[in-house]
Amino acid sequence: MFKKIKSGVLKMKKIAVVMILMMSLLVFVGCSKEEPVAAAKEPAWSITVEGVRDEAVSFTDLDVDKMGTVDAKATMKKKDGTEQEQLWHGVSFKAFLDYLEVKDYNLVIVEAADGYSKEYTSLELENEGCLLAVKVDGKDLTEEDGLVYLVVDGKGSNWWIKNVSKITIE
Ligand SMILES: Nc1nc2c(c(=O)[nH]1)N[C@H]1C(S)=C(S)[C@@H](COP(=O)(O)O)O[C@H]1N2
Ligand SMILES: [Mo]
Repeated sequence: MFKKIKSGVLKMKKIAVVMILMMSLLVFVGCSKEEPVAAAKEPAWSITVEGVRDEAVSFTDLDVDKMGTVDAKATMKKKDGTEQEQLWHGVSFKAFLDYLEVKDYNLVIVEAADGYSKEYTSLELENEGCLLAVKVDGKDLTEEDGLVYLVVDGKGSNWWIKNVSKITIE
C-alpha cells in the first residue's frame, strides 16, 4: 500500500520533469527560430573599411545601433568666410576606430559615393567634434544630405564628406 503511493508520487515527479524538459525545449526551439529573422534586417547604408582586417569589412547603421552615440556641436567654415554651427548626432570617429579595434595608423582616407575623397591624420579625426553623423539638428540625414556624413568640427567645408562609402586606414 505505502509502496504503491510512493511509486505513484515518483511517477508524477517523472512526468513533471519530462513536461518541464519538453516545455524548455519548445521555448528554446521558438527562440532559435526567431533569431535569423532579426539578423536579416537590411542596413540603410554601408561603409567599406579597408586596412583593419585581411579582407575589407562593412560598417553599417546596424553597427551604429549597437554603439554609444553622441551629440556634438560642430562648426563648419564656409567658402564665403562665414561659419555655420549645427548639432550633429552619430558616433565619434574615435568610437568608430575603437569599435574596429584600430590602434596604430598614420593616415585615414575617407571616400564618398561620388568619388570625392580626402586624407586625414589622427589629430583631425580623434577630436570630440569629429563624427560619422546620421542626424543634424534633430533630423535624420536624408539621401540628399548623404546618409552618413563625416563631420570635422572647425574645418572648412571641403573637409566635411557627404555619403561616406569607404574608409581606408593606413
Ligand atoms: N560626397 C561629397 N562630399 C563633399 C564634396 C563632394 O564633392 N562630394 N565636396 C566638398 C566640398 S569641396 C565642399 S565646399 C562641400 C560643399 O558642401 P555643400 O554642397 O553642402 O555646400 O562639400 C564637401 N563634401
Ligand atoms: Mo569646395
